[in-house]
Amino acid sequence: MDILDDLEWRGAINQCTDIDGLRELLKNKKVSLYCGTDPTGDSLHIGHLIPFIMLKRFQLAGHHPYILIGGGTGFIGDPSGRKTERQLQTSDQVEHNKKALTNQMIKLFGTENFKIVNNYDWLSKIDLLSFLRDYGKSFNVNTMLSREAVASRLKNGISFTEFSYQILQAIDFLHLNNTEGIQLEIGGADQWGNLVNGVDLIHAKKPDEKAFGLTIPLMLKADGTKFGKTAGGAVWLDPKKTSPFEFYQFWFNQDDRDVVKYLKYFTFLSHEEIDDLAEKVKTEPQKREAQRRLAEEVTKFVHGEEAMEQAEKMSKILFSGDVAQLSVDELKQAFEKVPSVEVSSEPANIIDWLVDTDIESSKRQAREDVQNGAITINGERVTDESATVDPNAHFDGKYVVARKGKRNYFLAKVTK
Ligand code: 383
Repeated sequence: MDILDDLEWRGAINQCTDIDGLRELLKNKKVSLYCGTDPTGDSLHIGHLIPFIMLKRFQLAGHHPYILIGGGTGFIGDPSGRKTERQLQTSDQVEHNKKALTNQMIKLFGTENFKIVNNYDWLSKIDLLSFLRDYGKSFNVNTMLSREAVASRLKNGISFTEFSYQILQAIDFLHLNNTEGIQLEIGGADQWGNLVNGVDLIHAKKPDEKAFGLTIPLMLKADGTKFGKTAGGAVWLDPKKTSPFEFYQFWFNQDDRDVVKYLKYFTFLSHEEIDDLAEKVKTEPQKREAQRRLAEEVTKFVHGEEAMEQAEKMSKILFSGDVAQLSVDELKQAFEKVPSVEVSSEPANIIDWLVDTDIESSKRQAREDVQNGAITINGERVTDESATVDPNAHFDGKYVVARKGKRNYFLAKVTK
């Protein structure tokens, strides 16, 4: 099966400027291709994974991927997919973000058979008159206005700066075609207009050259909410912004209706294995085997095997409720985002303790929950209302973990 068939099977193709031509090209040789990202933040998020995993698939099939970090375009601002004008970034911001993204890319792609380029290197050298003479003539303003990214902004206005962005990205593709022989640009569905401009510019300048643009569909969720967002915001690849455990949980919690689609998109598992998992979603959904494999694979790809295993172990412990098995470090990671309270190190009666920590709203409610066996402290169920909570008993005397019901965890930090 060739790479385009595989991508089609995975549902990863949205639009292509010439799919038959591209198939022909890929049949005959290994191609150089690129995907760009602008340094608008200091970490990628999982929305970025979509095209970069696609790039990785090309790399695994022996093609030559290039990643462009937009040190030049990040200075201008892509209007694609945005309702309002961007705020310009300072050069320090762009520089800082560029470094952080470059490091993340190296982690994902390794150092072999892949290259990172920065469009500041060539865009910053073009002077205004050359820009208008050498490139401006190839762009029709009417066509530029019709591009979704611009058309959707006309009512509320768009600056000339952002309007011109599409020309810069097109120049990149031409430049990379000239200097590196790159013949394919890929991107998310929001990048379609920019990709077409690049292909058109190459054809205008080099009528015999073969160049293609390929986009990947926007990720949608079965319940209609936005993919990649949690209550806490975006899901980042930087472990300091989204811990590997939280990252793992994000994938593990995906809906049965979405999980097969995500296995196809985000993992390198074989078609057979994904088909098997799809079957299991139908026959034994309660086991969440497909979700577990998804979480394992994506966490391993982004954070490595060891971090994945730790995240998995923590998930199992939390699921079983046996939290006393966690180390203090694991505990901190696991409970980073759960409600936390401060408690004194003095041992206290369970009912008073639950009310003091606001885990329970009244003594009456606290007694009821304790009697019903709904409360566990450090993994042990407490059913006796005269029991004592001793904050020094576990986790080096630094934390107490309380659980109410099956899933509601609370972390109490012990103050002296
Ligand atoms: C700049 C110069 C190029 C080629 C591409 C670029 C960046 C591009 C862009 N991309 C997005 C970004 O930077 O803005 N103009 O955040 C996102 N990409 C990828 C993908 C995506 C897009 O990095 O759809 C999601 O991740 O294309 O929104 O010569």
